[in-house]
Amino acid sequence: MAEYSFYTNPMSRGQIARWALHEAGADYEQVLVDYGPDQPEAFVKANPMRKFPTLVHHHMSENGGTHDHVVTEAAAICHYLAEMHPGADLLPGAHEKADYFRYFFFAAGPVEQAVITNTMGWSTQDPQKQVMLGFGSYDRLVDTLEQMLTGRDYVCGDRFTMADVYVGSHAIWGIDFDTLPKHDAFITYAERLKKRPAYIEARKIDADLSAESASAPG
Ligand SMILES: N[C@@H](CCC(=O)N[C@@H](CS)C(=O)NCC(=O)O)C(=O)O
Repeated sequence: MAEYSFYTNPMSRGQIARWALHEAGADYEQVLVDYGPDQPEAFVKANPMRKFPTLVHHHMSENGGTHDHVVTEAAAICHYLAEMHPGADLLPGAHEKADYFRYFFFAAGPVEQAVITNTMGWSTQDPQKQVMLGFGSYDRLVDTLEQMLTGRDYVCGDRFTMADVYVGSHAIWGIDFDTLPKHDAFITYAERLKKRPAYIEARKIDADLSAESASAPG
């Protein structure tokens, strides 16, 4: 049995987790899950939210048996894999932790919410309402993200860490799907990350699966 069961759909945020699995060098089996009600029982049991990605870690105990840990949320999956595979050197060092956690959580909360609400066309210019929004306003969020990414190659400076898989996925998607403005800082960062062998490998798997399902009859 592979160490991880990875429930995903190739056209989903599962792409983030697959990239993380490949960066970590993890041994996983994929379980493809469709959008809609017809989903494997084990998936629904593991994640009642029925959201992909969902990762089940078949963790080896000291006595040789295994027990399962379920991890959901793309950001949590990324960091969990970095912790489980320290040899892949994806965790932050002592002086990198502040940037690592700050950017990671900023992307998983404010960036995600701002981009989705903006894409849906939900916004408010009312300052009284903006104080309640974790991202304030889309424009302020974009300016802040741009400032954060200017003058550095990666989240933690000059070294790639797992935070770049998550923050970078937002930059890549933002540029590719026009949900972020085409600022130099976003484009340069996204292009740098797209050259990583683990990204190329993982992306190809999802692109091939998407092409297969698009050409499947029915
Ligand atoms: N907060 C979750 C969101 C995951 C999510 O919304 N995934 C979408 C695809 S991108 C999904 O599973 N949709 C299926 C559904 O809601 O039925 C994460 O960051 O992993």
